[in-house]
Amino acid sequence: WFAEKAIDSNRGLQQNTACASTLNQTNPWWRLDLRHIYRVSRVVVTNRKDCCTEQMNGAEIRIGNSLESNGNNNPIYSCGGMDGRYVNLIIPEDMKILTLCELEVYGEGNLALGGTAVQSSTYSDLAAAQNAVDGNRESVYALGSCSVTNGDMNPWWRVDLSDVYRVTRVSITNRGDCCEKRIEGIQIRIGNSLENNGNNNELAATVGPIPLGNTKTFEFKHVKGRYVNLIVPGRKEYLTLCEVEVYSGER
Ligand SMILES: [Ca+2]
Ligand SMILES: [Ca+2]
Repeated sequence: WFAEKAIDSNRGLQQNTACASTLNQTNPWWRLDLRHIYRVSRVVVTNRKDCCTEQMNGAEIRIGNSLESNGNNNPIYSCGGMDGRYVNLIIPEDMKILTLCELEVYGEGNLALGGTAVQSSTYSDLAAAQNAVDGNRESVYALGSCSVTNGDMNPWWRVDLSDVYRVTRVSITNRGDCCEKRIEGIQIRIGNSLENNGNNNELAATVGPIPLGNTKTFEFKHVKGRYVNLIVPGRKEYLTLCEVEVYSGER
């Protein structure tokens, strides 16, 4: 009845070897760490078959990025897509047993994750281009999860997706501890050319204001390409990105 039994790819033909279960307690919960943030579009829960099926009644699926209250304070899942790293199942009642034979999560992965990132120049050891695709939206510069260029004219950043995708959505996380306006006016360009470092590829969207530490998603009619560039045209700027996520496919 270990927690891992709910993700062992066995929906529970043998109940005693393929299901997870808690003790009888208040607000029993189970949590899955996806390790990265995904757009979750579907969750399949397999209940116990041999008995006690009513135990699952009232269970809530919660998805998000917080571990506050063991992740049980994340928003309740709504069909149609939610971003998050943690998937919780909780029965918010007294004296309940949570038994879960299998939980499957389907959705879109972030194409930029694991891609190779480069930029026009690098401000410091804490500011590597790769920090913007490390799967971490941490927005405090000193914690080493943001990319920063020098104050270049027309600074740029690029990620190689390693394959051609129909990109429909890019999410950008702004720095949280200062410098809110550096992000404004960034162009998102996507394509297959490395001419001018990829900065001549098709313009997909232009980034407006993003509040400190926030993540904003830019959606557009699909643009095909292997390279995603972010460039600040026409001014000297320290191009600063705490996370860039790239998604494909219509929602
Ligand atoms: Ca199982
Ligand atoms: Ca990051």
